[in-house]
Amino acid sequence: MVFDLNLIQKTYNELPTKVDAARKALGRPLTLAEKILYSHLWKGVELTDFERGKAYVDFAPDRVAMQDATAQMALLQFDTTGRKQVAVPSTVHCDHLIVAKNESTVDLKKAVTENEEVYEFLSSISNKYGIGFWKPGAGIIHQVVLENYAFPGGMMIGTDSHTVNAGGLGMVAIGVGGADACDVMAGLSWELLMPTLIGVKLTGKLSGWASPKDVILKVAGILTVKGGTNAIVEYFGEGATSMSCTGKGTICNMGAEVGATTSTFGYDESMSRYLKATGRAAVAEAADAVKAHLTGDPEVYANPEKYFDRVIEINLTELEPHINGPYTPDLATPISQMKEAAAKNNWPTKVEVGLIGSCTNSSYEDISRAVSLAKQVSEKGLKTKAEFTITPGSELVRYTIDRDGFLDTFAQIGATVFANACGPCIGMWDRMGAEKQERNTIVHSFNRNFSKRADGNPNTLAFVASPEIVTALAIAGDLTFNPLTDSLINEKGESVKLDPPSGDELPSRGFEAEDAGYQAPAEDGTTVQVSVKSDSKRLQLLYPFPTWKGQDLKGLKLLIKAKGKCTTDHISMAGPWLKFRGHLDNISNNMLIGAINFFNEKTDSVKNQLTGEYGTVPLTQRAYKAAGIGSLVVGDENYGEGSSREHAAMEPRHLGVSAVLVKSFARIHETNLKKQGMLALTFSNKEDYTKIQEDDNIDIVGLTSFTPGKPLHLVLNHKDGSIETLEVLHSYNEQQIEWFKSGGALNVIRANSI
Ligand code: MIC
Ligand code: SF4
Repeated sequence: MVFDLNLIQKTYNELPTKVDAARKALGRPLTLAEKILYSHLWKGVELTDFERGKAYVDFAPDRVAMQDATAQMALLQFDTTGRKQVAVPSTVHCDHLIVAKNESTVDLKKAVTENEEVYEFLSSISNKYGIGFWKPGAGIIHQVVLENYAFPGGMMIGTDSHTVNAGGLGMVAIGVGGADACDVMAGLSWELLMPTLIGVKLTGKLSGWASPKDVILKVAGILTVKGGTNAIVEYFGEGATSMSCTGKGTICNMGAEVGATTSTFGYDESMSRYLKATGRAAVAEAADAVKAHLTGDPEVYANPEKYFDRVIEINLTELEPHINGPYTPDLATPISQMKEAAAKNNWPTKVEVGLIGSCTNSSYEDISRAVSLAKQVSEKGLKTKAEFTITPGSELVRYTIDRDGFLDTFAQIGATVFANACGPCIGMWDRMGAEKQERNTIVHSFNRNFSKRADGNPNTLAFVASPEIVTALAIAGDLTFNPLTDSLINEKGESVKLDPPSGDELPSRGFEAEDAGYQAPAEDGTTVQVSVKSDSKRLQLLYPFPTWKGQDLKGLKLLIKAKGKCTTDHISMAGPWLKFRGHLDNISNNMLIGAINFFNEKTDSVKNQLTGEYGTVPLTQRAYKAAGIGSLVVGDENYGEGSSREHAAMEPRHLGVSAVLVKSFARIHETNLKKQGMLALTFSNKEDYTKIQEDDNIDIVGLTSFTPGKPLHLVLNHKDGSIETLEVLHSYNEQQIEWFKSGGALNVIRANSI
């Protein structure tokens, strides 16, 4: 089934004129990213050369995708806008709430029972508002989007940071918070800071053990977790065209791990092949007709330094497989240096579990290459040393790899197949023994490896590698095994080497699935009832946040000064908390419980300034709220890194935190805070972080003349009676200041729809 062919055709019909106009207005050849951005300007936006990294621009995305853990909040917000239908094609995907424990069928059944209320809510609200609904078990949002909806040259937003995966099919696809999705579904424009452009030129060709995953693992090492902030990464060159479409998806997917707004590739043969293999020959044909507009101009790629803000070159022929981690996805170690790195850092070298799959790496190609290694276990008389698990990205992939015998081969090495869902990637892994908190090593082909992310154990060291390398390391049971050079001793005591992986880009017999798990919405949803029980523990209707009182904020207490890495996983943990994603008050009980308090180096232990006693972060904040006192959260660099979850912004808002002041923000989180009517501030002088003391009483002044580009000031009233004033910066534009004053963007939409 081809979804929304008319929409795609319409985009392509208008593309040549729009791209020509942009080329003319900018007076130079265009990158692909610019072609897509400029052809998606919101109606009436004047076409000029928007300053990269400075100008806020209104766009008109073609579609919206949401996953169940974020869709609940997005749709609870949408439900309050008074709209009858979504304004652009939108979908919901049930993938985050399924716990991986035993195996696919058992786990899925359990999830369907446990999450019945939430699935029923999402299914009926989708039905009501004209949203396509993908049932639990259908697959992970990004894989399903790549298989069904993504199209070259399109623009989409999604309530998940890995929405960027669709760049593998030549889209500009961007992760956002639910409030942004709500705007677009309500028929409003979507605002984005005009990104800077990073060009990655890929020369040579991948071979042997190297795979697309290694490209992004290397890029992550170069750019680090914040090097891509507010940038679009555009890949080009012979190395790009020689790679599969799904491989490109993997690279774009993990662009989220360098903080990039998104990543993309120009339309090529690999994309056409993928579109055809997934039943979309008509889309490939339509794209072929405008293909010059679906890639960067030749002058740009011939002379990239002139057109991109930064250019990185990677020679794929020389690329070595990498293993990134632990605890951060940018700690990149080429496989030949792992022995040394592990010894130096004292990482446990025994691999306990190898996990492949997830939205990042579960293409047919990935699985077939991994299976070529699994086959060698019996052929070479080996025994797999580590546990091994697979989480297929979609039912289409699962059914096909089952049909082609791959799952049988994996079964022979003792593998467990989990449901087509996020599972261990997001802490929905009921791993036996994890509660003992033993120090141990796992290797996976997912994208993130922050502390506690996979199994909740802070002492699990998770390393990220390609599915091929994960499989090889699981067979060897050893993190320092380098399959390119090392041998293994088999059951007969012989020394054997693994042959390099080989596989098929696409299934020679085609993709197949008996039931892909899609539910189309009702033609007319006006009579569909959506109910939320008032005593529900899982769902809670939203109330409008209070508006700004028109005065400076005085007498705020310091809630926490977070030390070091503070990702959205630290601010609003996932795993067991995912079940409260539709209930703001309940999920607020996880607010910042993973952040390290600078003053005592502990998690979830902060001083309650009203009593002088230490308590949990949520309870301390609830005490301030009850006393009618505002508070401040202070953070380090790249605060809010990682996911798109707006709960990380809504929880502090709901519990009465007034402002968040950090050295720097991750893009999505900063926007989420603004959308919810919070103050998101950065130190003008990063050293001032040291001036914030545990017992400070804080004033934020300058709000009565809150203006774009004009700093605000923070007055620190220290306990010893001394006072310090700091300059703090913000990036609010006029509209965002309006959100702040109105108590949140949703209040503005509501006011306008009455
Ligand atoms: C993730 O990978 O961290 C998630 C879970 O998919 C999140 C979304 C969420 O928190 O619901 C993301 O990346 O945006
Ligand atoms: Fe799911 Fe993990 Fe992908 Fe996020 S990164 S969508 S949790 S599989």
